[in-house]
Amino acid sequence: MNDDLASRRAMLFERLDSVDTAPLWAVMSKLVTPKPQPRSVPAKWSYAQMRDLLLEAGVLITAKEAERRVLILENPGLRGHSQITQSLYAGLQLIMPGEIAPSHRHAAAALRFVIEGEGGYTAVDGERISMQPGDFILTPSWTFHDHGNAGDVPVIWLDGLDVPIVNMFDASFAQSYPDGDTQAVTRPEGDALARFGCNLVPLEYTPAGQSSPVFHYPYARTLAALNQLEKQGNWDRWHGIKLQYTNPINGAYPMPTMAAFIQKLKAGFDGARYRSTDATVYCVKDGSGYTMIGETRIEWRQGDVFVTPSWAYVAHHASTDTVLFSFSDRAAQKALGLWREEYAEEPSGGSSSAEEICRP
Ligand code: GTQ
Repeated sequence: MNDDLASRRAMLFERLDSVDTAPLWAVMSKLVTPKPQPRSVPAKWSYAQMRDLLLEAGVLITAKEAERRVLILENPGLRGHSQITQSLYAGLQLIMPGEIAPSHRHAAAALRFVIEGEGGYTAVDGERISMQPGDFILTPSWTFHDHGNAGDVPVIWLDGLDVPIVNMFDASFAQSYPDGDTQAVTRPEGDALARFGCNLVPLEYTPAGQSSPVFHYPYARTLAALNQLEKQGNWDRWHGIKLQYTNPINGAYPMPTMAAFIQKLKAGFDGARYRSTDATVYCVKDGSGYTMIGETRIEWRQGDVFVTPSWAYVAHHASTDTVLFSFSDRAAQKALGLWREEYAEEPSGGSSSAEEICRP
């Protein structure tokens, strides 16, 4: 390029800049990338370490003063943004015996996966349910919710929220419950599960919103399903035995933005590589093993949380019988027509016999 052209271009750039304009050709390859370029990286939060830190927070601030006593899990590639992935927030929440986390509601939707403790409860939209380890619980957008602990041990769970999506749209609203710390309980425990979670619905029921009317998915039921399928033994080479939580009304994901999954991996499971555009947050319900995320090896055990970035190859390896919970923004991506996945053919540890391992 001759000097004259270069200087005329530079002058144009300055004039563009002065009127809040920029030339596409200077940024095109960064802007419209041939494949995902996530800022998030593979990472793990060890439960042993997080639990100590949470319990220390437990003596320094009450749940009530904090409103929510949560340690935010920040992706090392996204520090300072309260994000575990580009689109999702995750945190570990602690409620000590006798404590209450006051009722509020927000545009952001939340999901919870209980890690430890008996006696915790959460109230959503007038129904209070007790939380057991392994339970999956929804707090759909704009539903009042408060938490408490009526037992005598700390209760800890993983929170997943779509806050970064809500804020990307500048659509955040939040408010406290207008009438005290805890919302009025208007329905008995188990009401939603009886009405909507037993392959039945109320007569001539018309869905009211976009989220599942079942907001409590007890682990006992989830585990029974996994164990029944395990008897049949058709382990998927990539995912073991993997199921997705559903809105029983329409088979959709439980909430419009987030999908959640549960999977069982038998001891010795040596999974093949898989990738998808939904960066995924995992929580180890039981078991131990490691996951290869691209070239990064992440060792995990019970309670650990780890994250896989968008479009990185993921392969799970279980040392002992394992159950993994996970969630992602797959619901939002699919609703927008963006979601992609890819199965790599061979298991990373060599080929396995077709009898043992096949796609269901
Ligand atoms: O339990 O309502 O981790 O509002 C972050 C924001 C939990 C909750 C979080 C919240 C909550």
